[in-house]
Amino acid sequence: EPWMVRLANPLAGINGDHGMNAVRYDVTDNVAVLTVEYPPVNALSAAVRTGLGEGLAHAKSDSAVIAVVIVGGGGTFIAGADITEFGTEKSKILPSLPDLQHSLETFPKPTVAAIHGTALGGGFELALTCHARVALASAKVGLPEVNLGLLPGAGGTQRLPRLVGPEVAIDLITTGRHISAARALELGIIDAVVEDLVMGAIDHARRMATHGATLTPVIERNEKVEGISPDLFTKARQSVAKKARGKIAPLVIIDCIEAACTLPPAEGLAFEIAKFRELYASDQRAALMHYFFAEREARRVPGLAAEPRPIGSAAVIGAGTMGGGIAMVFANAGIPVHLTDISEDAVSRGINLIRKNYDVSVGRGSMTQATADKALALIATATDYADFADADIVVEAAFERMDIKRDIFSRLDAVMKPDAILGTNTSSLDIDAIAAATNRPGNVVGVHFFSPANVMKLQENIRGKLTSEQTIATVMALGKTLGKNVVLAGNCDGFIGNRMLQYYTGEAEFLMEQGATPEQIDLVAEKFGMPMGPISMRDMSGLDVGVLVREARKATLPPGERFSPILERLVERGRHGMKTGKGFYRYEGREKHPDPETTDIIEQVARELGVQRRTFTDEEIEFRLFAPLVNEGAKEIEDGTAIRASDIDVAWVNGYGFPAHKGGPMYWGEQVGLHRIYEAALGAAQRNGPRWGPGKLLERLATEGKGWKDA
Ligand code: 3H9
Repeated sequence: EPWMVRLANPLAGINGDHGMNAVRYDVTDNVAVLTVEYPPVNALSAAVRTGLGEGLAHAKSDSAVIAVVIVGGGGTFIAGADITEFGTEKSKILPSLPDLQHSLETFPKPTVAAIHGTALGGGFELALTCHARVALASAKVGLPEVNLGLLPGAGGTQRLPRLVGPEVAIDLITTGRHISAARALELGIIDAVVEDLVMGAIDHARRMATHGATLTPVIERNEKVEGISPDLFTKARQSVAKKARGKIAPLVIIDCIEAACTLPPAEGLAFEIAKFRELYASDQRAALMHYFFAEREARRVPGLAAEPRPIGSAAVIGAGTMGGGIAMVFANAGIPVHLTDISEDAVSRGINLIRKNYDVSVGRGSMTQATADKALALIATATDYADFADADIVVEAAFERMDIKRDIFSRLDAVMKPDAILGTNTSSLDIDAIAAATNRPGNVVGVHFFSPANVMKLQENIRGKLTSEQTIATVMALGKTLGKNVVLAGNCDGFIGNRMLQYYTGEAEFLMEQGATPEQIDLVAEKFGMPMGPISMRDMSGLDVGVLVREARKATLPPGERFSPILERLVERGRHGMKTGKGFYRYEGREKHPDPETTDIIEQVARELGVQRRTFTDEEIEFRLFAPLVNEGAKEIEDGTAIRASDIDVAWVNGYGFPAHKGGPMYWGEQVGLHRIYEAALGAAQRNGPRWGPGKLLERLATEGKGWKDA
């Protein structure tokens, strides 16, 4: 059970870090200022809750104190409940968060939350029980619990709708997105934006006290939650279900917000707590919390001591979709970037595409015109490498051919300043061979973004044999600056992500030979939570491209192993995918339809190969598609391509849309049972060839009944 269970306090007075030392208490101008000092993010740990409880009691009884301000020490307000204490004894230590909120709502003197950095989850819910909220212009607020498979369980679903109405509350809580102080002010979530946080909050609190402001708690304000049509919730459920891709929390959140509009406050709060407990007990919560820590762990490279170099300027070679997207990523992070290509024409096509992308973002409302203009102004064009010779990093995103890349790298080596990092965005080529074209292989590294680069969150960094520690430290730190989730991969064909991908798409093709239809395979994958099934994905990226990549791989296949020839057969008939109006499917615009010609081709291939066709259950297909990912992932850990299993999860969630609520492929595999994955690999080796068989690591873990932590 989580922390809100009211038990006797087993650790009180034993553990010295509980109490006032996590919350500083000062009085200025008769206002008690409670400063939460619990780095890194002032989470509502037992120490913080105890400190706040004691501080509030003190402020209440001190007759010289006329009001209270709660503020975060360091860079941020409170980022929520302390996730690291979830499920531990510490989470049971009183006061609970609801206890503190009750004190605040019934506090006889005005209470003001002073917000900077981010007020998130339980931290923001605490602020919602203060009588007022002020914030710095740079502050953000949000209820991101949905990203952990949870809902705001400290009244967030009951109080936020009372400030902003159910529609906005549904949007904010089901997406978990953070909003700016300006937007929060507009919505009435905060009462003022101040320039000096503590003094501004003290002023605000003093004014409330001296003007005898009525102290109505948010939970008692009902205007915005009365008379709401049930239709609103029906529609919201439909639209949220579509985007949720199998996530349960978003729909439960709507139930809670509906409860806020239909039940008295006490019952609404009780309903929310009951639903929170249900979600807390769910597999999705466990998976998402695994994922949360995986993302942060992935930034850490064991044994890496070097300090990152600062990156103040960049250049991108190749102004196509990929290069343009990468230039946007730098510009969006405030880093000036040069974009170049082989001709002025190519560069101006690239920059036009970038302009169009920014226009779309502004049109959609995901970016303001001012932000877009600022970013665009940071992108300069160049036709000569000398124009950006002093850039701190270059990312090459040219055509995926070794001779082209080597030529670019040797030319870069000749002009770039000596300590510039030379990155390549290759998705599968040998980093060492590229580095060998330069006299500074220590500065050469893979920096692999995913398309569209300005949207997809993964940055897969690849270390070559000679890549220096400092280069690695720099590109790992750069990921954070760019707002990406980073993983570090070893140098091999396909690195972490694409190396696994070939088994997923490969098995989908074998399944078609054996009788599964493209539609069934796609539906199973989409029901699993993938944004798009493997067959549709092929159609989108182009079957001809698939054939080309495969041509290069054919030479490396061990004897007795083959690729399904379905792809080649489709391409021979001019079916190149969505771009030609037909691939596996037939397209009318973006709408896809099954095509009998595809069925004929598949059946013909099966006949020629003597493959027995049959029907498959959805469960069978799901396991056949995803188990090979886990098997290959295990081999990556074994040969050092991936540092740890959870890095592979991060790569697949961010680069390929693997559902985070299933934790990533490796987490999923462990839940399914590594012995089952192992047996599946033995079967796949029989059917498909030796590359599909299990490695030693998986064999050991499966037979010893162990998990990835024992890898
Ligand atoms: C909740 O509140 C439930 C309530 O509704 C109901 C209660 C009844 N706890 O991300 P960063 C750690 S659920 C403990 O690298 P950034 C994090 O692990 C909670 N630790 O920094 C990392 O540790 P390490 C709802 C936390 O600047 C370090 O802080 N709140 C927590 O990029 C730095 O984190 C959320 O879901 C936490 N709550 O981003 C907020 N949060 O250095 C989740 C972070 O050892 N957090 N840590 O790896 C975030 O979104 C980001 O961490 C934040 C900072 C924006 C705060």
